[in-house]
Formats: sequence, structure tokens, C-alpha cells
Amino acid sequence: MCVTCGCSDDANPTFTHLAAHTAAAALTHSHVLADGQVITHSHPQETRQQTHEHHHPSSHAALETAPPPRHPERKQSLQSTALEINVLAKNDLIAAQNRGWFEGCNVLALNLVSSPGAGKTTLLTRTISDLQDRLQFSVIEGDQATAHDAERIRATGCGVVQVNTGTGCHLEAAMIQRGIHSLNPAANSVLMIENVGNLVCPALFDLGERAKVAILSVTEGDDKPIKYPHMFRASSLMLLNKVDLLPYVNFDVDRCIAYARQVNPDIEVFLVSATSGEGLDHWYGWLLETVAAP
Ligand SMILES: Nc1nc2c(ncn2[C@@H]2O[C@H](COP(=O)(O)OP(=O)(O)OP(=O)(O)O)[C@@H](O)[C@H]2O)c(=O)[nH]1
Ligand SMILES: [Mg+2]
Repeated sequence: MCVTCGCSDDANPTFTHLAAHTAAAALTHSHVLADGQVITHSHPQETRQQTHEHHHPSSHAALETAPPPRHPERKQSLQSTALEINVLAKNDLIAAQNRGWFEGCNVLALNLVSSPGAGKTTLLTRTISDLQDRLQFSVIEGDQATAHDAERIRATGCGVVQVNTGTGCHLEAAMIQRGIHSLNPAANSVLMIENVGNLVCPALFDLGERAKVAILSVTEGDDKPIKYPHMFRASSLMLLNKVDLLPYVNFDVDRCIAYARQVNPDIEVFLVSATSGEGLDHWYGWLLETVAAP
């Protein structure tokens, strides 16, 4: 469940490891139990159209067996708040496990966040192509549907797992844990995680990454950092992308940077164009420095 919008109550994530060309667990889905536990399993005999009943063990049996409350709405709201807290706590626990694994293997994991279409995949494919002689990359791609982005990453020769979140609007730590098992990133490599395009909910979910990198494109408006402050506060770096389009759009770069620093005084900012290549040296320099400074 997403504590911001509740979008993934019925999420049905699927994982596709393109390197192996298999739709792993195509019918696999996850349930969040009342105590925040996430259960992932599959029904091999079942088609997506069929409905089915689940009887999962719950350590929060009291929630299921309690008599009807006197004030059902208030009770429901309290239960929902408790569930949200548990979901985040569970996520944070798995994120800590992921972080420990990354640190143990000296893998730099970065969480790329932006609104849809800001240029995450374009920036990734360019970065991988330009730096593949110096760094080893693998990628976890998050999208609600399709493997389009994973196909683009695979064309660079890089190992990639596509996570389709179904109704979910963000990646969660458990999905990254599963992606790691499938990809098995090499020691001393870089794992790029492209989150689902959304400037709201991914800010809440720690994946175990070293840093969040926010990508904002100049076609989105210069006020986004102050309108969506949580994302820019949570990010170490903002890449202002599509600067090749600045002559054609009404976008005040200085105002945008001032807004970003207003919500996060420490945020670093680079102006880049993933298509023309302008400014990418700064991003590559940051990446190489971050790899070198565990
Ligand atoms: N002009 C220009 N276009 C860009 C730039 N970067 C990306 N684009 C274009 O923007 C569109 C979206 O790019 P993507 O890389 O798919 O964006 P994304 O953030 O991965 O999108 P989602 O995964 O759907 O959220 C594509 O048409 C890209 O060619 C850029 O620097 N300049
Ligand atoms: Mg993309």
C-alpha cells in the first residue's frame, strides 16, 4: 500500500529479467497483510482474468477476528493508519537489508526519480554507453506496465530487470531485493534504479539506495521543486534535463534552482541534456566521485 495515495492496495508486480528472456513469475503477485508483511507468490494454473481467494496467515489476527466496531469509520481509519505505519516500517527494514548488501559488495545504488517523461531512461542509456569502459552497470527498471524501458537498457548490453508495478505508483524495497537476486550485480559496480515516473510517492519509500537523483525537465515548469518539496528534499542531486529546449519554453533556471535550494539547501544541481550531451560531464564527474567515495 502506498501511504500517500493508497494506489498499490491491489498491486500486482511482475518481474522480467530481460537478460534471461524469461517472464519470471508472470502470474506472481504480492499482498500486504494487516501487519505490514508483504507476501509474494504465484498461481501457475490461473489466468489474470480469473479471480481467486487467498487465505494468508496473518500475525495481526485480531484485526480480522474482532467483532464489528461501534464506530466503524473511526476504527477503519485507525486500522488504516496502523497499517500505513507498518508498511513503511516493513519497507524500511528491507531497505536496510538492501543497503547492507550494497555496502558489503561495494555496489553504488542510485534511485532515479522524476515525473513521467523527464528523461530518466534517455539519461541512463546515454550514461551507460558513455561510461561503460570505466564502470560496470546494471539496472532495475520500474514502470506500471510494459518492458519498453528495459528493452532500451538492454540495447546498451547492460543487465536489466523490469519491474511492472501494476496499479502501484512507486518501487518498494522488497521489489529491489528481488531484483538484486535476479540480477546479482557484480562487486564494485553501479546499480541504477529507475523508479516509476511520479514526483510524489517514490519520495516516501527508501529502497536502500545511497542517494536519490531527481531529474526535472525544463518542459515541466520551474516551480516543481517547491510544489513537490518532499522529492527534492529527499534527493542529493537534481539534474535539470532537456536544457536544449530552453530557448523554446518559459522556464527560469535561476528561480528553479532557488526553489530547489529553498526546500533542500544541500542539493547539488547540474544542467544537462540527455540528447545533445550538454552538461553531462558534470553528472559523470559526480558519478565517478560518488563511486570512489563509498
Ligand atoms: N529535447 C530533449 N528531449 C529529451 C531529453 N531527454 C529525454 N528526452 C525525450 O523525452 C521523452 C521521454 O524520455 P524518457 O527517457 O523516456 O523519459 P522517462 O523519464 O524515462 O519516462 P518514463 O519512464 O515514462 O517516466 C523522449 O521522447 C526523449 O527522447 C533531452 O535532454 N532533450
Ligand atoms: Mg523511463
